[in-house]
Amino acid sequence: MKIQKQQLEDLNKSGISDHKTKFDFLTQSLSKDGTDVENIINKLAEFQVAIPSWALGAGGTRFGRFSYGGEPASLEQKIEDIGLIHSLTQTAGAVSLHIPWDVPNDYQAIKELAALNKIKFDAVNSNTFQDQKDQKETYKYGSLSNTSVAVREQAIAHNKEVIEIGNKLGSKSLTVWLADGASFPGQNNFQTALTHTQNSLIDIYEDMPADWKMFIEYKPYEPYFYSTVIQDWGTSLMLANGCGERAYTLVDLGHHLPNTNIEQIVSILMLKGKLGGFHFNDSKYGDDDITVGSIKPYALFLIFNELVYGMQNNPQNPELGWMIDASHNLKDPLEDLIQSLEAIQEAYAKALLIDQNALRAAQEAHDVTRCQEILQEAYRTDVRPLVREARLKTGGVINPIAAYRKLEVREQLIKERGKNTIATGL
Ligand code: RM4
Ligand code: MN
Ligand code: MN
Repeated sequence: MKIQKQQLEDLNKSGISDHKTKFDFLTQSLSKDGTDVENIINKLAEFQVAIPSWALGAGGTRFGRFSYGGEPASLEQKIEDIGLIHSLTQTAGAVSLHIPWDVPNDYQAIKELAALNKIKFDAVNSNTFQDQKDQKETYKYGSLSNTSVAVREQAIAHNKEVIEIGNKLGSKSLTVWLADGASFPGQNNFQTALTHTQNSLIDIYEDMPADWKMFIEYKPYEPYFYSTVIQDWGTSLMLANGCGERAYTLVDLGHHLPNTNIEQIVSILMLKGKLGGFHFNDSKYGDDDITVGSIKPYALFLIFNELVYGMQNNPQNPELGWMIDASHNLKDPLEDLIQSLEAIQEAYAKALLIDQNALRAAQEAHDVTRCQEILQEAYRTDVRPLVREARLKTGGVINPIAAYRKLEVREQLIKERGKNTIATGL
């Protein structure tokens, strides 16, 4: 299925006058306070978030998986799905591939299809948390950290192959998330596991083309229960520093223990020029991977406040690789992704509204009440007219979810692909 430009224009006709009224009203009141609305709209219009190739079908839990009709059965169909979301939102202009779930058969054809859908290839992800059919060694007891040389070599070789695949597609970064860890005290020697991991990562790092970056993801638990080798941002940063300049920490919102102050982590990593990638999702308890902004929208806003501050004040930090890392058990994956994109844009817009100078002055005057007022003034502003305006400007629709339903996208996909297709992934 492909959405035509004319369809988008028709969809916008009914909502445009209501949008204009709201947008003009908001612009007027914001401009009075000295906000540069145009600048915010441009920033929102530029902001692109990669969609992971594994989030387009139904996800599961260890208890089961309930499939969703019309799931993409191939990489081509996954790219088409992202193209659909992108044409409605103009915010999803990239895909992040997980290898070997999504190895292209025909590179040229995939590249052409992606270009046709205006999709770029973002970070490629390696997978050493599952054993593959024809694989010699098992990752049951770890991969890059394993005590066995043969296992480590196999895992290193896999990462190098992922770099090669990504390079052929035009990716510029590798994301390494390790499941390595232990489920029982005494199972692993912490020091040996970390040393092996560092050496393996250096080997992979040295294999990357000179313009590539490595993102090292951390996670406190799961799939193992007692410990993970890269449990937190400190460990990730230590490993990144051990690899070199082009290795960075990746923050996945769901990879923190309850109540961790993620915004502070973001801030410190950017100060050190070491925040490379970002995975959006939301959670209540663990790595729940649910819709961005569905549980803790204020926390997301505070995180964006630090991201915006860092983007404005930390030239030492590279441009970030943004990605949604979510899994969809109940909702239509495409609708869920659209909701996530909307939440990200909203949090970003609100953070851009914060009067940074006033905040700094209030901090210096130790006016704690004022500090909170400044943050909450921005947070309480309904910024949706700004997000809609940015979408309109770039050729998207005013209301993507309504448009998705009106166009009966899912029904069409089911007609084209059938009810029982299954997407690769988790
Ligand atoms: C992990 C982690 C990685 C993702 C896998 C599928 O929990 O978030 O980023 O590649 O899940
Ligand atoms: Mn992740
Ligand atoms: Mn995760």
